[in-house]
Amino acid sequence: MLIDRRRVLAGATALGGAAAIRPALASAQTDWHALAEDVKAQMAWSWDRYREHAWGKDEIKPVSGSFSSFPLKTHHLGLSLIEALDTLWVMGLDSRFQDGVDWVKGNFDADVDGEVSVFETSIRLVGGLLSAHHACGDAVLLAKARDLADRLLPAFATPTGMPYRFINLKTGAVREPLTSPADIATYLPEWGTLSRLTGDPKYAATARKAIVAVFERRSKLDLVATKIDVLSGKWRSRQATIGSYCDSFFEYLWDSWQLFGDAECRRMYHVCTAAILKHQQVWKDGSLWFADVDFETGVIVGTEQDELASFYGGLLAQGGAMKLGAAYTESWAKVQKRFGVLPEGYDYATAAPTQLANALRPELVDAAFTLWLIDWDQRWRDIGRVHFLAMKRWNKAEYGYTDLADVTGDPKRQADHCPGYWWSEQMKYYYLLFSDTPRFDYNRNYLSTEGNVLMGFKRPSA
Ligand code: DMJ
Repeated sequence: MLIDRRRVLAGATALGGAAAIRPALASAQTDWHALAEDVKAQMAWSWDRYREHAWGKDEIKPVSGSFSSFPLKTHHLGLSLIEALDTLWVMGLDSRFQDGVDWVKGNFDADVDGEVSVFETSIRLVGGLLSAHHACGDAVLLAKARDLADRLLPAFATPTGMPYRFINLKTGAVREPLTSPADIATYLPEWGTLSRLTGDPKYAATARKAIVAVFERRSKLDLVATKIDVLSGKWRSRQATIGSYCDSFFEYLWDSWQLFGDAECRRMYHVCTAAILKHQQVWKDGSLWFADVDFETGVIVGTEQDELASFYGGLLAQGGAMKLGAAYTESWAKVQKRFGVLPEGYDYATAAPTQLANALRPELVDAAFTLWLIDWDQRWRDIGRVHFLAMKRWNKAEYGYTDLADVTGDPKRQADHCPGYWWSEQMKYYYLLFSDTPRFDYNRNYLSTEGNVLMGFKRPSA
């Protein structure tokens, strides 16, 4: 059976179809409410450490109690704080949410003479400000999101409409035309939302032009590669992958249909997905994987899988390929079972990790949450529970949760970095997966590639 999350997400509205009604769930083994409360307690504890040791800084170092900046090299924009806001809100951590909003209103200023990644700044900061605005309706948050997007816009002034990779937030100076489908095409949900909220169509139009420009350059096999020059529009690699460099290009084709009813984006998604399933699908020992292939010949060029690709099971299921999405997620769940925490790279041909670190990643629980929204099957909650409990066991440090340098040892060796996405992604997925919170519409919602909720919050009536 093909199950389409669009029915779950859009109900009987613009996109059509009957709303899937979430059944009451019960588990004999797990007290999901208690687990959700534990997630919330971990979030509050981490926020309080950040509040005390790195307030307004971009990313805390949870082992040393220091901090580092990103996406600017030498200036802090409060990245973790902004990424955390809608997670705090949906958990009902209201005084901490308000504290964060007050910091943004009083301190967040993007007028900085420094260079940022256009992609990272958009998914994390523009998206974070928009989801915080969705949570509380504060107009200042929307104004700051718009100001930031305006500073990124000049990057798209290229002959192809595909953006440069970096831009200076103050001067608008651009750098690096050699970039990737993910860097070019991960804007439309945030920027379309900006257009919808501000009434200015330029954000959606710019983002849409870029995503279409990537699609139009696909090979005769309907595959895209990892590197492209935005000035000439020529490909600079031959490697097609569902992992790093391409992942969110596919995701945002589907999402733009899901969020805005953009039928052309849905068509492009299905063209790309059919090609991936035809040329990259590999079954090994009963597990589904996706090989890297030459984008023009389809010849396999690599069997390594990025951990980043583990989100893809959720996307496949959303797009209607439920069985394959479930199978791919189960493939990764087996690797999780083996190592406790997923390694950054894994070779399905040798069944060995290719990179030993884990950057405190959310992708597997992202897929589990997405699948659960579609069929409410208990096994997706179980994958999330295992993911959360492993993180509590291995990643917790004195000042927060940290990434790992080596997932294969016992104990696993900790590094010293809590990436901004941790605050926006897995903590939110765990909580939504376990809590049944009334603040979230489980039948009609949208979460961005960074986990930012752009549709689906339900404000409690006063
Ligand atoms: C997040 O920043 C986003 O999900 C992005 O699309 C890729 N993955 C990272 C977190 O691992």
